[in-house]
Formats: sequence, C-alpha cells, structure tokens
Amino acid sequence: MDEILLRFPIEGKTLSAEPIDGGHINRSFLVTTDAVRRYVLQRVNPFVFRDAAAIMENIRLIRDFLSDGPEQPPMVAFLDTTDGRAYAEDAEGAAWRLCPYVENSLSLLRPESPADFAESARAFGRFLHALRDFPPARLTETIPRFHDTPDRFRQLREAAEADPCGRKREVAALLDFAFAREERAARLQRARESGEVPLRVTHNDTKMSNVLLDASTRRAICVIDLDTVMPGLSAYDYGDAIRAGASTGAEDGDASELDLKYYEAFTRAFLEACPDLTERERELLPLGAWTMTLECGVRFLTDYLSGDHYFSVSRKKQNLDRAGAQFSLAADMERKREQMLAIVKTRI
Ligand code: GN1
Ligand code: MG
Repeated sequence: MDEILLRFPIEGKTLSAEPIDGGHINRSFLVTTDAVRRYVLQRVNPFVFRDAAAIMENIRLIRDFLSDGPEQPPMVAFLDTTDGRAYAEDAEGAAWRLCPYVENSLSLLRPESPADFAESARAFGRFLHALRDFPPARLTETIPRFHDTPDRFRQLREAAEADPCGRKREVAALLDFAFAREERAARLQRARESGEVPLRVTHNDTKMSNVLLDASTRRAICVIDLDTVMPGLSAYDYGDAIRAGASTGAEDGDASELDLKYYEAFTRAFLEACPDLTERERELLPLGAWTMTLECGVRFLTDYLSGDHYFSVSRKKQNLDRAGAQFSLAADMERKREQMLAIVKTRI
C-alpha cells in the first residue's frame, strides 16, 4: 500500500491507513498523514469490475457534465497519479484510486430516522434529476445487465444446477420462493425493453451508506460510489434505496419487514427531487422496490450457491442470511402493495 500511495500527490507523510468497513466489493482505507488532509484510498475489485479505466472515464464524464450544469450536485473528486493517470495499478493489475476524505461526514449503514432516509432520497433524487439530459449511451456499462432481473434468475438457475458446494438442498425453500416470482420479477425489464419508461442515467447502488451526511446537520453532502452509474431506470434507484433503507432489519439479519414510515419519507423526498418522472415511471416505483429487493436476494443466493466469490463475507452463512432477509422483505412488500401504491400516488 505504501508503494501505491507514493504514486499519488499526497500532502504530507503517510502515518496510517485503516480499513473502512461497509462495502461488499471494493476495499477502502482511511489514510492519515502528518498534514491536515486525510484521504480515502480504494482498491477496485478486478473480479467484479473488469475495466477500471471505463469506470473512471464514466465518473469523469459525469463530473464534467455536472460541473457545467445549473444544479451542480457536489461530487467527490479523485486525484490523478503523479504521472497523470486516473488510478494506479498493483502487481495483480488491480486499480487503486485516491480522493480526499470528506471531514465531519457520516456514512450510515441504515438510516437512524425517517429524516436521515429522506436526506438520502434528496441526494439520489437530485443526482438523477441533474443527469436527466446526459445521454445514457455515452456511458460504458461497467457491469453489463446489472439490473436485468431475468438474467439474474438465469444465473441463479445455473448456480443451482451446478451446485458446486453442495448447498442446494439447504436452500430449497429459498429457491422455491424466488422461482415462484420469476415472471412478475421480469416486468421491470420488460418495461425497459418496450420503452414504456425512459432510459436514464442512474446510480444503481443507492443504499443509505452511499450518501455522505454532514455529521452536525445531518443534511446530505453528496452521493458516493459511482462505479455502477450506467443507463438504467428510475425504479432501480428508488427501489434499491427502499430495499436497503426501509427495512426493519439488517441486510443480513433475521426476517425483515417494510417500514411504511420510512417508505413514505423516502418517497416524498424522492418525488420532490425528481419532478419530471413520467406518470408511468411513478406508477412503477413500488414494483421497482419489490423487484430490486427480490433481485438482490437472488444475487446473494446465487453467490452462496457458487461459494461466496462475489460479495465479501465475514462468516460462513452470511450470503444465505442476506438472501433470506431480502426475501422476507419482498414478501412483506407483497402484503403492503396497496399502501405502497397509495403513498406513491399521493400528491403533495
Ligand atoms: C454491493 O459494494 P457495495 O457494497 O456498494 C453491490 C450492490 C448490492 C449491495 C448490497 C457492484 O454494493 O449491487 O446492492 O452490495 N455492488 C455491486 O449491499 O455488485
Ligand atoms: Mg457499490
């Protein structure tokens, strides 16, 4: 790591680099120096992101676009290396990048109040809205078919058939749960293909922890983790945020339910920040929440069956628990469907 840090124009001498927990894919470190500034150093997971150059180029394009626009939602800026590159490569070919640490900020795994959650809705909503005129086709799909739910089901089916770790029997009930919903889960993808809702530039990983809050005011500072900013649907960003933030339990915890207070707080703030969603987009938001929840469970379950190579785990059955928690949340959304629809339809 020291050798990597030497390739960036850091102020002062490095004193320490402490791991920052939270993400399931990349590895992040808080770098402290003997100067005033602190930094975040991040290793991009090359197994998940095959083309680091494309990610950094996407981020640059968005940054340039936003800094010219009227709304200018703030973004974290990565530093070029001393030889002018967007990242440094290690001996294994993995990309490392560096940005200033935003002092006095918080990244919450889960919102601590509906007000926190509404702040994340404002941040993700503003981001979506500010990029409404950015042509999605200019971005590289850093992970192709990322929110293509039918394709996620295909991968689950393949993993269950191959069953390389002999875990299929143990997860039979979860597999039944998922496959019983496969048809409905494909509706969002159909809406994308038929063009009934517009393709936008979306963040695609809108969990609460991907918004920085000001630790004193608890207002959103900016959204972070722009690696999966790609063409997508508004329902992805809305839906993934609800999945992660409006549940009563942890992502890898016991059965979760949908907390309607959080759901409503997020929905109001999101709709306010994105005033130009079409009627059809608005109608599809509850389906988006359910689909993103189920899809995430399908991805965790696929990874459990495949031997936990994608999402990092700190204990053996963590991906299994994550899948179970997503499915219980999706089941609760089925019970609360009418209430969800009513909240989305309410005009302020
Ligand atoms: C991963 O790396 P992180 O923690 O931001 C994943 C998301 C999942 C999320 C579940 C590139 O996000 O899609 O929703 O875990 N990111 C990628 O917590 O697969
Ligand atoms: Mg991410």
